[in-house]
Amino acid sequence: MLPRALEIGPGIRLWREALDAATQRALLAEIFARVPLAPFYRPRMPVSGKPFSVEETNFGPLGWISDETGYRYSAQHPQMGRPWPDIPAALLRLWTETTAYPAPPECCLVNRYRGTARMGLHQDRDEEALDAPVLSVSLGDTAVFRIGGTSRRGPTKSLRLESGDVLCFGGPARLAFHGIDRVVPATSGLLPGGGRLNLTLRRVTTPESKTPDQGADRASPALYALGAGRG
Ligand code: MD3
Ligand code: FE
Repeated sequence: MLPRALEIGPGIRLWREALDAATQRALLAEIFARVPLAPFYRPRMPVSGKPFSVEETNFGPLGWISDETGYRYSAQHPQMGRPWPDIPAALLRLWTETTAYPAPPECCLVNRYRGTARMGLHQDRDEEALDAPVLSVSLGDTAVFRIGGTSRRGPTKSLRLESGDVLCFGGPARLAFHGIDRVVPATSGLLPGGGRLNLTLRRVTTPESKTPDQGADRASPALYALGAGRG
């Protein structure tokens, strides 16, 4: 059972400590079991090839990758040349519990922050299904998260994300600029050696609508994104 969501801005819902300590440890074990099949690597910036400070891997049918040639989704690990491991079932359940989206996520991007790793202000817009929300799960040390609006220059808000926190970004927040300014060392004992993991669940492709007739009484994309009627 999830606690009540806090609406921290239009389209942004936060469940503080949504995962208790035992659930966090169980999820971490599911992640560790998959990492040998899909090791963390450092993506590179388009054009310049400069490596990210964050290390990444993915689970699910599609993974987000970046190198000199650009950002894209790929069905294979760039170094292993193999499909990504499956998304842990607990995360698929969390998606169903928190979003009203009518199709499962296709990508679980895993970000690992060690040392001074950070993530600059950016938008997530490589997905075709921009009507679907993005669901984020934080594990390990506390992050200083920054979120603004849909213009890079607009005002931003800062929020601390702690281990077990779950955030959903949909509707008007889906194209908001956001980033991780820093991770606060030794704020959690969850990860051996410290640091932080962030998991984001994403729908990448637009799901096939089952029957043309379904359109009439189906909730609008904006309502899916906001998880209308839930939380
Ligand atoms: C707001 N990750 O992987 S999670 C990313 O903590 C990313 O690793 C950060 O930004 C992290 O792209 C932040 C929170 C988050 C994720 C996706 C969003 C916020 C978002 C997409 C749209 C708007
Ligand atoms: Fe992002």
